[in-house]
Amino acid sequence: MPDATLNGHANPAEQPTTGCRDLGPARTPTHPVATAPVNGPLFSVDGFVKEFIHELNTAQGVALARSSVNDQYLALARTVKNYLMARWLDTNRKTREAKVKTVGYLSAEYLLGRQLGNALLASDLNEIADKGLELCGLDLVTLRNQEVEPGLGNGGLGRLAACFIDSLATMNVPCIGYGIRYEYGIFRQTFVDGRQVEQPDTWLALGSPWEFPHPDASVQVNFGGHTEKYRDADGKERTHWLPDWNVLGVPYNYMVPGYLNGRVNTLRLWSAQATKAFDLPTFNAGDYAQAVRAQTFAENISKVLYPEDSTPQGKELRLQQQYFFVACSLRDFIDNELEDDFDLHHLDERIILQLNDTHPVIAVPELMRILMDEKGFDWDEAWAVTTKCFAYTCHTLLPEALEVWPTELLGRLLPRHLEIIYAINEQLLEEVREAYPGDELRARRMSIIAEFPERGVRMAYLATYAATKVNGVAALHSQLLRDKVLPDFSEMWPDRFTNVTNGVTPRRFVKMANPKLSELISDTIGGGWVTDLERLRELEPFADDPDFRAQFAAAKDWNKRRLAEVLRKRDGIDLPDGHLLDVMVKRLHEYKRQSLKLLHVVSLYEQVISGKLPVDQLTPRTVVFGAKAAPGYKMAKDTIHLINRVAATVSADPRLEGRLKVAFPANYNVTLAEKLIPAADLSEQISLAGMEASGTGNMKFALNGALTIGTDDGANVEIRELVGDKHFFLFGMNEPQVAELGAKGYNPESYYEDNPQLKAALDLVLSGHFSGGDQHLFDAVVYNLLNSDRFMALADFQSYVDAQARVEERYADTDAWTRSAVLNVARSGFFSSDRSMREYIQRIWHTQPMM
Ligand code: 26W
Repeated sequence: MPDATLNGHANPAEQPTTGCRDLGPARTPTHPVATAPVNGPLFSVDGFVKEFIHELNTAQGVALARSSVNDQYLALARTVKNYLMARWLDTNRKTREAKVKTVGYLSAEYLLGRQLGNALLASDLNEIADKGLELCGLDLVTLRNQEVEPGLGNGGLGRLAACFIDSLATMNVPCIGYGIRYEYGIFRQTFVDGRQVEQPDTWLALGSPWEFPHPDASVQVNFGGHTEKYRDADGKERTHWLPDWNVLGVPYNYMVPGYLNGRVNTLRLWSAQATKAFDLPTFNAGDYAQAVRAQTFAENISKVLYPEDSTPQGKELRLQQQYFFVACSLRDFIDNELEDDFDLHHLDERIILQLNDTHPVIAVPELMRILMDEKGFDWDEAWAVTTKCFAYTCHTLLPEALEVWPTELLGRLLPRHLEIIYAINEQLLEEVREAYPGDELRARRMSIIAEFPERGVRMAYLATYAATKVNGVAALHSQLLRDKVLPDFSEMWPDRFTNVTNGVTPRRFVKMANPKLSELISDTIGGGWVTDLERLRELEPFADDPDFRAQFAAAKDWNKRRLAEVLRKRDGIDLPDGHLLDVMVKRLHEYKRQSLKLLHVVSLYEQVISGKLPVDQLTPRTVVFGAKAAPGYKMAKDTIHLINRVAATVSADPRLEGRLKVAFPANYNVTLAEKLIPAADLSEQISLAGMEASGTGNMKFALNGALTIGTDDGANVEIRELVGDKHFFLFGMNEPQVAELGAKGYNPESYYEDNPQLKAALDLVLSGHFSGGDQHLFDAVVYNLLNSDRFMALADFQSYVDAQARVEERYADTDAWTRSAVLNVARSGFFSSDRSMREYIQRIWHTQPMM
């Protein structure tokens, strides 16, 4: 384990003298960072130490001996940033000069995870930093742990965006990620008596060394007001938007370093600020207090990430956020990234705007507005350009997750955009009627404007109609998207639809998160796998090599010990040795079926305490849950409460001692994932078939040598195909069976009545055993399962239990288990986000890597 003390120099005053004396705050800042050659003298331990001390002295204003860990972390972050600076400037210059097509990734969320480790990896500075800090009596791991991760996303969609921009930088593809700089990211989850309590995520509080604000490049964004028609000089009717309020978007740039390739792309996140319009004289003469309140109003726009994952609340502020970042981004690209005289008729030659779900779809009417109202294009010209510039990715199948904005709200906030949407819809309906004469029902089905329950704009339809390509995120999902969510559109424009199965970045989720396994892989097949993940295939023969397997198993053990230490310090949780580590980490949602996993745990426990199962027949197992619930999602919060109560009861029961433990560390995030996933033996991917669009956690587990127990859902389907049935524990109904059961009428209670094991487990919950005798505390969860069970957990229970028995059987045979684990790694190279990016580039974006 890395030493958490200061490498034996507990007192910085006792630091060794080599190379790291404070240079004093008076030193002239002459460091030649922006011009440092890639392999120049700064790539030495001495150079690094000088730079680090310089940052500590000048930027933090402290001497090493007086510095806090936070000072040291900030100085280290800046030092690494300085190393990347020359490459960043260079990348920008070259990209500009080459006038190549750029990917504009529009995403309301980026779940980045900590930056320092990734920056060190990308710039190959780990060893130098480690040695340099040691000379200063400091420990790299301690400083890395000081970083608060920017949690600017909810879950899969936000993390996917972060993986994609990492891959594009690594593949030398020009990309600007556009999004929102939320002042508060996803809430910090705490548990109080087992219940989730949300705390604000103050990720900026201790300083944010990774960002570069550019208030000078701020952009104005308008809202509200009304529109007026007028005739231009040529007598053509045109429209004016006369907004009645506005805010400023201040860009904050972040580096997106490619892995060891010298490229550094940009992530540009927007922060809202009050404009002059809110100044006292013009806006609120004399009323200072009101003027300050108005400022707060403007700044609210980027204040907080909506913690809803999949159920849009239709909140006005959320629409403001969406338009805010999209308007800033289009304006920024057109005004600042293109040449002054660029002819926007050819905009598609310079950018492809990827819509990450429907959240940025308001960009479609915004581009139409810019082209027509500001640049004088007529409708057809503007539409021709717009439809070449957008592509749309859908990330869900849940009907309730598809955003529909009430026209009342949209019209009040963005009157011009609503007009344009109506006109787009008219054009769509005309096309539909022409293609299917007389089929008025179809026209009504396909309308972008919904009439019920209230008049609203279906953002997914708008996106589909405007986009060059529409894609789902796994093979099954894309199929269901075509067949069930957008059947009329896919019938009319079959070529528009495509699939790109998601992927994850091997840099963060294998190389960085799993150093021991990475070392073993590189020692065995060389280091090329990090940027060419299919090369993991070369590991296949080693699955039969006992020596390799032993080393593989040793890496897993090391990861488990590391996790144990993290959980002990972070949560006061003791992980027992030698257990099967069974992990379910993801957002809490009924469709993901944490309740099914919980029923399995309760059932194991129930069988032991009722004497039906001798405890020594249990495979020693620790079940780890990690999940945040949307703050307003009652059922999800109740489920968290129940999991915590079961965890407390089971873990405290001496009858289960050493055999079954349930742990639920609070505040699952990217940082914890990086420790949990490499340690896991079993990956739980148990959504109801047809509900999980893809899943990306499933890929991370497989790549780190966990075996999956899973349904035929999302990317599980492809994981199973690749790793092979023998090395994947499949259970449950498939999607057609789910549809069939739903059609014939699903009665959950019959499963309860007919299955004594299931009944006993549910009865134990109902008895109050986990709630101090309170027989009603978990009524909502239990009766929901018994009476409605929308996601058919009870129907899949027996199949799940049977699959778990197969898990135990395999686990008992250590060699067989490890062999399966090795094969999971060897056969999962497909799930690199580099491969996903290649597919987007070839089939959707038609962009080129540089050089
Ligand atoms: C509040 C509105 C809303 C609606 C949908 C917020 C967030 C969403 C997202 C679509 C939820 C999401 O993160 N979807 C996940 O996207 C991942 C990346 O493609 C997939 O792997 C997951 O299966 C999918 O649930």
